[in-house]
Amino acid sequence: MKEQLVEIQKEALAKVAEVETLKELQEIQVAFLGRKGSITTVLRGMGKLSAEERPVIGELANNVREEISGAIQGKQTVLEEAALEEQLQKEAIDVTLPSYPVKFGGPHILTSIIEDIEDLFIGLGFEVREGPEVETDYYNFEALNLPKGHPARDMQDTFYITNELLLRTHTSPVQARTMQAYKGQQPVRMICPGKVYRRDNDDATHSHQFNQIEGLYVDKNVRMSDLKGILTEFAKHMFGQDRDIRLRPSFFPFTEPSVEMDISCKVCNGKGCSVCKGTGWIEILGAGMVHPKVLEMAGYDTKVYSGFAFGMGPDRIAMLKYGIDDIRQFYTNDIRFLKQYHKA
Ligand code: FA5
Repeated sequence: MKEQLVEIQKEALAKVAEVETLKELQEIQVAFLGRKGSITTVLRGMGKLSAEERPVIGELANNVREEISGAIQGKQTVLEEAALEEQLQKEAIDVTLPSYPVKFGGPHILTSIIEDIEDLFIGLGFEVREGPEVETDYYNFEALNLPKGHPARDMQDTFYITNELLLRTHTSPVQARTMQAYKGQQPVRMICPGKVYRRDNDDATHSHQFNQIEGLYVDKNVRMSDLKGILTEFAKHMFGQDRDIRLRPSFFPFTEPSVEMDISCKVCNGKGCSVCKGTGWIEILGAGMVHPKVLEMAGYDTKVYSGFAFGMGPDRIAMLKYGIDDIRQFYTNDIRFLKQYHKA
């Protein structure tokens, strides 16, 4: 039995020394030290030994077991370290390799146009304000001299949410909100950019969702010539000295008198094309002197205060500035189109 145990130890240590994988090592552990392993099999014959031999063989068997187990553990550490090393080698990253080019995004063309207009008006002493896109009927219409049932409500086909709530059809409700916030006491000089919604059929120049920028100037002695001066300044800044501008008499219930401003079409240079519907002109804004009723509703004394307001469409302005022939290009998110207008 002694020889058998010595032989088992020799054989086990030789196998452990040769083994190359953790799986094989585990098999060796089972084969020699397991419940049905060689040592256990040999020790089953202990019963036949004399009382003196038994502790000697028992001690030897323990030593053999410890030797084999120690060798297995040592080998396991070596194999595990080798496996980890191999994995690290495989996953190694060469930080000196050139990287893939990073694609940079940029502001949407409409964002750039709106920011440009904001900069101009901030320079002229206007503040930038915001208002809600889900608006009340009161601010969108009533506070602007458009009581319920007024036929001019049809000028802007509206998405109603409830009888009293709607998607704002223009940025003009921010006029009423701002004047109320100023409690009819202080001069106002503000612009308000934002999205507006109308049940318009989409075509080259109409979108059901588009942007507007509202402008409002209320103070003592504000006159129509001030409005004309500011709009001319704006048109020159936006389109350069060589574009023609015209003011046409118009009607808005919240301004009196009212005008619309057209710019000569840049796409066809005034000759007539699909963008300007053959007229050579494109309407970019509506404006006028704030109606006395609107000033009064907001608490202003019309003997002291007067004002002008305008509402422009940055989408149409961008189309004119860059010669873009379809407003839908802004909203279909074709990156090949949009990236042409990313500022460096
Ligand atoms: C208004 O919305 C008035 N609130 C403007 C105003 C403000 C007048 C203050 C007086 C005082 P209008 O419906 O004309 O007006 O729209 C103003 C501008 O929005 C138009 O000149 C045009 O540039 C743009 N616009 C109108 N409808 C669309 C549309 N469906 N798609 C794209 N732009 C549009």
